[in-house]
Amino acid sequence: MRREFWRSPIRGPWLTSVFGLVLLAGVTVVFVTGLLSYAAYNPDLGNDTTPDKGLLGFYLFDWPTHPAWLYRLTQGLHVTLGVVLIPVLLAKLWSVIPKLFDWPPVRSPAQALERLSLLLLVGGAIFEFVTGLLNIQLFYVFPGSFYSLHFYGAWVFIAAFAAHVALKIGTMTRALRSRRLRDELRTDLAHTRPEPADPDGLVSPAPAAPTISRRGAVGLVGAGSLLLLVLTVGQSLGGWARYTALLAPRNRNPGSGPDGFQINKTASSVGITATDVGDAWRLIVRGGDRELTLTREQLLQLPQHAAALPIACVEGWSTEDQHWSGVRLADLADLAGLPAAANVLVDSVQRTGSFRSAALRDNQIRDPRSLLALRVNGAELSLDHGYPARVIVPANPGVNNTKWVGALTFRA
Ligand SMILES: Nc1nc2c(c(=O)[nH]1)N[C@H]1C(S)=C(S)[C@@H](COP(=O)(O)O)O[C@H]1N2
Ligand SMILES: [Mo]
Repeated sequence: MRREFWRSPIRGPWLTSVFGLVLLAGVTVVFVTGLLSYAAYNPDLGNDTTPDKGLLGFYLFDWPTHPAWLYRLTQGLHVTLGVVLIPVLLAKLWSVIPKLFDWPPVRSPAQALERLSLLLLVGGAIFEFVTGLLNIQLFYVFPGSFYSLHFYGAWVFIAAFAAHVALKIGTMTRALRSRRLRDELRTDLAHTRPEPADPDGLVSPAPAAPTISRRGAVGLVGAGSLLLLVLTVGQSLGGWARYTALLAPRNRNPGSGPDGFQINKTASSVGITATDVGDAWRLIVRGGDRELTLTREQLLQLPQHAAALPIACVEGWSTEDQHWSGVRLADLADLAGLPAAANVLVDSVQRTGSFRSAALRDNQIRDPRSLLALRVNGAELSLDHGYPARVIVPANPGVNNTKWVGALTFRA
């Protein structure tokens, strides 16, 4: 595994820098949209034990309710771009693999420090991509919460990433200027030559004859990314593209009719029984010193309002706008005697599993499109979409749009 072992004649600073530049732009977007997701998903209300108020949550802000498609966009981008970057990440790692076997492993304290940062960089990248992929593919195999692992991991990774960019940006710019992309894309296999020897030792000291051109390598990686894009993006774009989202585990064809849109967890999968949501179902609304108990008929007699809003899941999939109707959360806050409530804790009748309660902030309560929905697309809510009543709030991550609601506790 010494330097002479790695004989690909296309390995070199230019190729590494091309992949590096794509990752520099792409990873930055994935990181920023990830931070946004954390702000959106984390209502800072203590309904969540992750480090919302800790050091790493320093930037948190009130996630807005405008535009209603905001989370569809940011989270669709986060997940889709993350998937699309996988071939680029693998190619980048391949292009620098001789460095992993540098010999002797440590030559100076400075170099030891750099290698340690590379361990965090490569380890962090692999950790973030693997945990993200496992989560969107619904393999919940995490020791603890995916959410805090992925969040802490992101900060470790991004710190090493920033250090790496700072150290390498000069080398990268020089390498990119050393060959013109146009010329490389015109160079076929027969004319492919190794790059001149570089101080970092990426270029093989004993290059073999080429079996692929640089153009071929870049094209292969690009085609891989494009394929992943086509097989993924439909879960967030919707329309006809939904049928090409073969890598998306949520039903590509959610059926037709008023309830024909994606379901996250079905009622039976989380143990909701017929009695839970039958005639005996009541909504409890608590305020400062009040507690009301409402039947579904009573809710239907309150002023009904409509809103066209999507469901956008943290896992990246989303629905087109659905036409919801029900009671405004703001009206329920009034009923509870807390028209200026700072937040509301929403509990479902679900007894076990995650996501059975959520907290919403004041801006979310007061948006006139925020509903306790009773109907969707002109029909009763289906059991799987949260009958008898569910929360729907514009731009809210799906996970906070609680289904099978049993109680609303408004707090000053
Ligand atoms: N009670 C309860 N509400 C819930 C969930 C849940 O598991 N239990 N899942 C949430 C998640 S993660 C999403 S994405 C949305 C999905 O809503 P849908 O199944 O109607 O599309 O419901 C949310 N509401
Ligand atoms: Mo979700």
